Amino acid sequence: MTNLQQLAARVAAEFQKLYGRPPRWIVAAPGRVNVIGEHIDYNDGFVLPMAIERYAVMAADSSSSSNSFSVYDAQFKETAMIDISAPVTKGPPKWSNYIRGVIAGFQNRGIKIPALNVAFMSTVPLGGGLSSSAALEVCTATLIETATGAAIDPVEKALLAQKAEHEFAGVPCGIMDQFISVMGRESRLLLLDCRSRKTELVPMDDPSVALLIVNTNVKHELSGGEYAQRRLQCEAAAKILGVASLRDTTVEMLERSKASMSEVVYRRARHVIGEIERTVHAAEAIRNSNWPAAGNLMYASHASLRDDYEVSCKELDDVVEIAESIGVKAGVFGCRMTGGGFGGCAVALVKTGNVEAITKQIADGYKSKTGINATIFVSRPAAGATVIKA
Ligand code: GAF
Repeated sequence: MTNLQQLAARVAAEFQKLYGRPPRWIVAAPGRVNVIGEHIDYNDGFVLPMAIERYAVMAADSSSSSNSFSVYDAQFKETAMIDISAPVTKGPPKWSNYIRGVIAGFQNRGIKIPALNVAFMSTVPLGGGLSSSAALEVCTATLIETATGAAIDPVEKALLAQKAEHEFAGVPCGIMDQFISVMGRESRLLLLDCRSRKTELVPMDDPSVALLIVNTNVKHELSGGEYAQRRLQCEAAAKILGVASLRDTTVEMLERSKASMSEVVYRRARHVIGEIERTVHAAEAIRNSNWPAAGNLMYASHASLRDDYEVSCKELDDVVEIAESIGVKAGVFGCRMTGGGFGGCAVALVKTGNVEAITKQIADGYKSKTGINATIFVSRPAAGATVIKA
């Protein structure tokens, strides 16, 4: 049984325990790891994420006895009762806002939300920078599509989920996380042009390499204001440069305007311009199975996020340093922080044959530097949102 089938069976069993009958529908949506292209989606550039084998899963059936969308979180043993007789608004518990936002999005499209009983579980680590919130949003959207038969276009669906995050969770995120949770494909990375929203699947199926995800277990919280501040700084840079977004500019243009912006805004823009270029080159390197080149671009991305964009933290830097000290000969091609930053996960491109030894070296090195136990796992690129039982 795959990870996903096992999880689906557990959630179905929780549903059965609660309601005394099997669920009618089971749906899932994955978290993601971004290989490269960080803090680029809201600058209209290129990002290169993949869906991971960690999922939000919902098992559900219609409810004849209530007028609510009731979601039982089987992990934290808490129920959210969402009144669907009127336009849905924000409300308790906090995590239900991701679900509420998606329901509101469907209501705005004129889709009548049925009363549902739902059991829910997620294996996407919370606050780990692996898009647990996008997985929950896209899972909810997939359930509503399945229960109502009102399938919506994948791009529209991802945008609806992003809007939920903006309006109900207060995070002014870009489009990357929701897009990959909807559109991920097995054995493929997704090269997403965040301006045109065009996508290209980049094969990542060479069995000799693997992506190792290292959770620092330092919590990451995007609604803290730093994320929104980075967005504003990028907008300020674009305005000074006279362009619609930093996608439209070059290092030469930036250097010419250096004197007219603050040093911080200059460095933010330098990261974005460099990262867009690195992402395009990394996609090319991966297409050609040029792993050393892809790995070096990951290290360069990390340095830029640490020094120019200032969204890393000591623990992420520690992981990247340990990975770099292991080196290519012992199987590490590259490593970088992934996601919004300020904690969460790093991602390393490694030789499959060395995974066990590298995992141990990173775990031991990280523990001795920080006193914290890292959680380390490999994921292959997974499929996006799936209906498991219809
Ligand atoms: C978070 C956001 F939600 C994404 O949109 C993206 O900006 C990412 O941080 C940084 O690349 O995951």
